[in-house]
Amino acid sequence: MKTFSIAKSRRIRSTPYTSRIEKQGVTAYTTYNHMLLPAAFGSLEDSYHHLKKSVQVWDVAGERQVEISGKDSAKLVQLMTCRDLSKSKEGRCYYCPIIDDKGGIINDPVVLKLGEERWWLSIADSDVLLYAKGLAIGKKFEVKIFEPDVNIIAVQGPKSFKLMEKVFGQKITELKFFGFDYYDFKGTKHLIAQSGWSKQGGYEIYVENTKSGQDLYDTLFEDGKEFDVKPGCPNLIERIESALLSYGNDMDINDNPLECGFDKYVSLDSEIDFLGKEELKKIRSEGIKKKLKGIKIDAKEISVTRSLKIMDENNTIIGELRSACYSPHFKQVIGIAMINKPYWEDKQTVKIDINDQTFEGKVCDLPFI
Ligand code: THG
Repeated sequence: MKTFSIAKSRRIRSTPYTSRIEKQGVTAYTTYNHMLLPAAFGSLEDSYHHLKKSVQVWDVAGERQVEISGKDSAKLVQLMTCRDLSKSKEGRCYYCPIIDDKGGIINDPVVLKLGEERWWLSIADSDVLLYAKGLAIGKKFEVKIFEPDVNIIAVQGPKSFKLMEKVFGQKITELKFFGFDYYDFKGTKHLIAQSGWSKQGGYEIYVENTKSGQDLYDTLFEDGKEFDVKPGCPNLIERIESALLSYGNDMDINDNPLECGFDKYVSLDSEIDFLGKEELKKIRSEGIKKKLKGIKIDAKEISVTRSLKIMDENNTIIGELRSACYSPHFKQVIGIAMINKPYWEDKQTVKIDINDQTFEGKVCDLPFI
């Protein structure tokens, strides 16, 4: 395979950890919110096995924060998401679809409630800040919206709990899933949440003090030796097996949260006011016409760089494959697909062309594991 390098510039931003991950052997980048996001450190499959048994440190600075503060901040955040935040608490994270007036998904951030009038939207790869600004201007809201210089380090994997306890002390073991608090590292406070884009457990450190964060990055590797710590990044195989959805890959503005299985984050029967509410109510009463499902294919390799057509036995197009990989767990290709009604039933057989060869497969529920 021919390989290319990425041309760096101010437009595709480096992170405070870029020079470190390059010394550590990053082999592929993607871009995320106009920033470098590592995509591989050698073999994806080796990293997958390592992530499931040890601990990795990830440069996920590309998960940028959109800070919304001021008198109308809660109103604006609620206006953008279909998840009811009226009972939300300071010190908690909330996974929230951001939608437009038609119910189309604009982003799926983790929302952190820093205070009654201060919020961070930890965003996936789309320009949420512009959407928020447009709404605030149009609605004449009293808010301040900007991108603070926050650069997340994720510590993921089953041994992340022991490593973080070693670095931050026993207190951090009391932090609950999707809770956050401030913890001391050599005299600097860091916001840490128990969260992350893997199902192997772990933390995310929202680094505001860059210098301390770089020191912390190095310390995690120094103190992590006994836990076999390695550099890593969001792992395609692990995240597909766990069905952690990737905005822009598995879903985009042409899909709504009901089609993506986000029903529990869609509060249509509450009093709250958000854009797209009436539209989503209509969609709910008429019923969705496509649905995000899992798919298992009798193939040994795949690389998805655009949607692949999915057909039934009669070659009728019944959906599209959006992400896929070879799964060491299932010993076949698994993927995330948008399947048209009525073909989304479990066990529906499907056909798919991969590199001019036809393979058979079956529709299944998400998550795979
Ligand atoms: N962490 C932070 N910011 C992020 C991501 C992250 N921004 C971009 C992207 N990832 C957003 N997407 C997701 C998708 C899933 C989850 C988090 C962010 C996630 N989901 C859990 C699940 O599906 O089981 C929990 C959801 C819940 O209980 O509310 O964690 O990874 N900072």
